[in-house]
Amino acid sequence: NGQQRIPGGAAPAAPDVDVVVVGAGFAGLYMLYRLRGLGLRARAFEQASGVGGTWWWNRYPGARCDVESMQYSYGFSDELQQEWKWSERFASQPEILRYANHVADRLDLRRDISFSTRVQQASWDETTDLWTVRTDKGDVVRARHVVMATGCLSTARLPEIEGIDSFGGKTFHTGQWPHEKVDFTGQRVGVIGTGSSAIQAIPVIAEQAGHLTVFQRTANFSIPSHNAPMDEPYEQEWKSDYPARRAKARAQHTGILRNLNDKGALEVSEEERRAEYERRWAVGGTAFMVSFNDLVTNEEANRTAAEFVRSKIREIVKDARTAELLAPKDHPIGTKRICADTGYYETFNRSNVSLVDLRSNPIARIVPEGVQLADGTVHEFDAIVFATGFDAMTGTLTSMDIRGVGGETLAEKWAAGPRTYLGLCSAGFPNLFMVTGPGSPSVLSNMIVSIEQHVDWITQCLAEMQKKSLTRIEAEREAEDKWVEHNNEVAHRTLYPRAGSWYMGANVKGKPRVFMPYIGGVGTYRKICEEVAAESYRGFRLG
Ligand code: N01
Repeated sequence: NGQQRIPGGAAPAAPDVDVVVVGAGFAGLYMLYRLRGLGLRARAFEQASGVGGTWWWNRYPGARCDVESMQYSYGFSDELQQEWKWSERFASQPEILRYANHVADRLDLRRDISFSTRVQQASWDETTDLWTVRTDKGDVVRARHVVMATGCLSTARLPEIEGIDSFGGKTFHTGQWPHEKVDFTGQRVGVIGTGSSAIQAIPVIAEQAGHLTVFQRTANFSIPSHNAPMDEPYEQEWKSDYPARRAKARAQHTGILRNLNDKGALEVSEEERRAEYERRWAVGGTAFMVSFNDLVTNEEANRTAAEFVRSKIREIVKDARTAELLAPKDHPIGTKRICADTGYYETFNRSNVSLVDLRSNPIARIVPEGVQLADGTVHEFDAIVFATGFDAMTGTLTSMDIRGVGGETLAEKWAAGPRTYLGLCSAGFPNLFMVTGPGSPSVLSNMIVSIEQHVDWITQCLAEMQKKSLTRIEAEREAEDKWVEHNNEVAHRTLYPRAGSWYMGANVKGKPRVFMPYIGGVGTYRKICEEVAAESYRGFRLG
């Protein structure tokens, strides 16, 4: 492989490698493994000094997954899933990172990865059907294909607050947490943001800090995770039935096997509804959102679930004013990523924790002493934690200099929102694949399930090209336009676009408001991808 025909009879150009993989998180690791299986030469570049992607970066206190451990792991190797032992129902960040390292070692993947190396540019050469990839370490690599395994939440975002650099104490971003232990003992700490990261970090920081002040702009719905040590019989039950359960999970809407109720919330009596919510609340975790089958599509149904959670917040939080501020009222439940927590609302009953409502008194600026609000009040801190999220789904891709046919950059092409065919490829950027790109279920699913599905699809496609000695694959614009339209149409059948969420790009100033992930469901989406491949890659041009 590698050699190719060039129109016009010029000498064939040979790539240095067959595939460059960008990123060594769960997507990059599995991609490398599958490429080896095809006998292809691959090189991965990873910005971090180790594997693990999101789990390498997000080391903030309390970081853990909200998909159960038995499901948040690779399913492609029975050996791997049998030999690994998870210690908790929901795994913590250090344990998931150990798992990623275990996989990298077990499959001997490190020899193909350049760590601490950031890909800065990739440019397509139309005459040779090759990408030239350049890194910040001076590597220049010519590759037939590029796979962007760059993650969906990998560009941490600091808020645009005046004076942000003037603060005299220490600052942290949850998504770029230092490797050495951070000790907040006795300190005055401010946390800005109340998304999933903050909701996990706040209870842990509160236990250390002298005083913790939480700055909340938008209250968020959170469900207790009821995390616990792994239950041995439960683990065994999974391990003895793994292949069948994985297969079932892959067909689910979110790629997660969970107890979906097929009734609508309004089909049952109020009593029954409340009992169901109570039951789900007691089980814990984000499966609360499948208490009924219409919570994200029917406004009235959604309101019953939202009201239930608000009533729980009012029960838990002793101070009525604080409880009211913590009870979300401005978006349907689930339309911003639902959170899972360990003691989040309870934390506000501590005497060393206070909540500041930024809706009534916004942050004016950051000053050397701390945070100054619009009314002039200054909250003084030793440390500020920014739990302010990410330029999600597109930020990492558009910040790289990716130049396709005719030199058009991906950032230019996506100026009005991401345009992809199946979230896998973008017209004008041949031989470039995205793993869990915008336009695929990605962040609305169990990421590892979606990663495996994409990597398997790409592997099959490359094998097909190898077999037929093809050197070029490109999404057709018409197929892409139809997919983008379908993506929007499906999203607008739900309540999701009602929230100013990062799914909509609403958290980044100037970012177009487009619903980015595909909400049609993992099972449905998988079938579409399989059909496309079976129909000789319908919507792609191969040559
Ligand atoms: O980020 P976010 P995150 N002034 O964007 C606030 C996944 N994840 O890192 O909503 C004041 O959700 C912002 O306020 P608002 C998961 O998919 C998973 O927490 O824009 N506040 C919001 O409260 C998740 O959704 C897990 O009004 C400002 C917060 O910062 C995704 O990662 C754990 C502000 C940002 O919340 C991102 O979560 C952690 C400003 N200028 C993360 N700018 C699990 O698996 C922003 N904010 C459990």
